[in-house]
Amino acid sequence: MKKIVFATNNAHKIEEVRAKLSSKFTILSLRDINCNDDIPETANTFIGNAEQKAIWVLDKYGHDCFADDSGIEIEALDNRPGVFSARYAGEDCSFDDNNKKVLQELEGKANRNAKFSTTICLKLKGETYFFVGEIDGKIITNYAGSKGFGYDPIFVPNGYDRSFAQMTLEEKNKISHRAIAVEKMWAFLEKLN
Ligand code: ITT
Repeated sequence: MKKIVFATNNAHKIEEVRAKLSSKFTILSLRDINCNDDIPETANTFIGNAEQKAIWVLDKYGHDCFADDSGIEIEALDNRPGVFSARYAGEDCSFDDNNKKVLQELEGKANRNAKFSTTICLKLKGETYFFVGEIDGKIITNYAGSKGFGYDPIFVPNGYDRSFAQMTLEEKNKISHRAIAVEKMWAFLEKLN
């Protein structure tokens, strides 16, 4: 099996992506390559941040790798928090702080439409590739469930009556934004010799 580094410090993401097996690649974490860096994310697009993280690992550690930048865009909030999803409630805030802030901002609003989005940047043999995954849904009015991470407890995908945080890893991994982007990447890599 070939090895590829997933440039993320988010253990939940590693777990999700490792569960979507590829027949060709095993995934190394940053810890596996002795990288403890707090990789900067200063771009203002998902594409820009995903590439920034991937370039960091390629340049500093010389590994082919991929990185994802993800977030939630909420219609009634002019698509915020978007690229600021990780620190929406301020530097060093918790997932809970972010969820509380969103629920407060949506209080009394009828439009609860939201979209999770992931952009993966893959750096392989000197080339750069991007893969995008999205899923539409609604922000509910109270937390539901305790699995997953981030905004999972307040997001219900369209066509479902349970939040991402009420789904098993397996269930979320069939439909999520990240799962869609990862499937596209694995399908692309399958076709390479
Ligand atoms: P890395 O940059 O190290 O990969 P991160 O957690 O900072 O980890 P992102 O910048 O891509 O990752 O994600 C921004 C935030 O968006 C993340 O902290 C969560 O709050 C939220 N998010 C992303 N994917 C999510 C998912 O599948 N479920 C719930 N929230 C998610």
